[in-house]
Amino acid sequence: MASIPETQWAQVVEKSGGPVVYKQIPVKKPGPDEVLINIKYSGVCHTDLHAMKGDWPLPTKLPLVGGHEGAGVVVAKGDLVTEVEIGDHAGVKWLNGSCLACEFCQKSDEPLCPNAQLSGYTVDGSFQQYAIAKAAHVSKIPKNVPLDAVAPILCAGITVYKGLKESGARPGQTVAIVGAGGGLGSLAQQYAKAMGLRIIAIDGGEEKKAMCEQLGAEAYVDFTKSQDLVHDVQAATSDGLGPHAVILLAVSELPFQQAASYVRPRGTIVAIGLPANAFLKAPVFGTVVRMINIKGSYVGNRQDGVEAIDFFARGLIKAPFKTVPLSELGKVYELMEQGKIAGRYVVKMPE
Ligand code: 8ID
Ligand code: ZN
Ligand code: ZN
Repeated sequence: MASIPETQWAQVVEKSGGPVVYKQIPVKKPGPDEVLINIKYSGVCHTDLHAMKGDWPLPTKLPLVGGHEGAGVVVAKGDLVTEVEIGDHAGVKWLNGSCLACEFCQKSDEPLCPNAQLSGYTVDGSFQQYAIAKAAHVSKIPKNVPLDAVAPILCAGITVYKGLKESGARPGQTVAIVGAGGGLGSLAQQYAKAMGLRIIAIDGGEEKKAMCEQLGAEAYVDFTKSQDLVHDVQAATSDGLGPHAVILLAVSELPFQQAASYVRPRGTIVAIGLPANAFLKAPVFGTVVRMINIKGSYVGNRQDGVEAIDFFARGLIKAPFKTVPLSELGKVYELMEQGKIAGRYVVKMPE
């Protein structure tokens, strides 16, 4: 096995607002309950862009190495680590660690842990060659699974799989996926299809339309062209009553205020996207008399991760991704800001 170097390449946010700076930084040593993972590929999530821009009411560490969809090989571990071996393939998720002892951790709601550590936000993440995570929280990746394609599963895949479960939608029912052409959206369509759900994809532009139809959507509503989005989404269901569930993944506020108007009576709206300074809105009358359920969903617990990776390992989840070197992360952020990415970008670490 190659020896672990003293320094490594990383993309570093030095001040809130960015940009990212491609530079050499020290390689850290894992603590007693931690592992060091030699990252091979990392997906680029819109959350990484929110973190750099300082979009949310929760400060990041600074300087910050972003990234939380990191797939690689375990190269070192602390003395207390028994669940992972050196040489195993493993993934760094958004949830880098949690206390494992609070009420939420005890009830397998680790993302709600008041002392959760977040990769690429409160601790350094996967846009570096060697990343650290708590052994209890890293995702094991089977060795026959390609590390580039599986990387986006570590946040986007887990999150949309959990969100679909939280929606309560049953096989044969219809789910509207808002932001279907993005990273989470492309994977949401594949998980929804594998779970026996019917899909209405909502996003903008012809490239995303073609991708959504290929991923399994029965209908595509273009929010940039539709004159009456509420009508068009409802009309895409066979009885015109609207989708049983809505999965909100867009990075803009308006869809969070439209969903209550087109969801089916008794339907569930799951908010997952996190546009800056945005509010959910729904008419009280319609929400009451149509018995609408509105909820949030935040990544997933460790078992959700195991299940999401298992769907992928069984060949059920195939979403498009493009690979660029880590040095080009800034260009990926530019395309993401402009809404020009159909699917996901994955950065490849230098050898
Ligand atoms: O645990 C969580 N809740 C969680 C986990 C991971 C990511 C939440 N997120 C959040 C991210 O922080 C981000 O706010 O989910 C959001 C989506 O992340 P992403 O999929 O990585 O972003 P993207 O690839 O840029 O896709 C966003 C899509 O939304 C479309 C865009 O065209 C793009 O394809 N979109 C927008 I902006 N406005 C829309 C609209 N009005 C829209 N689609 C439909 N209608
Ligand atoms: Zn993410
Ligand atoms: Zn806890």
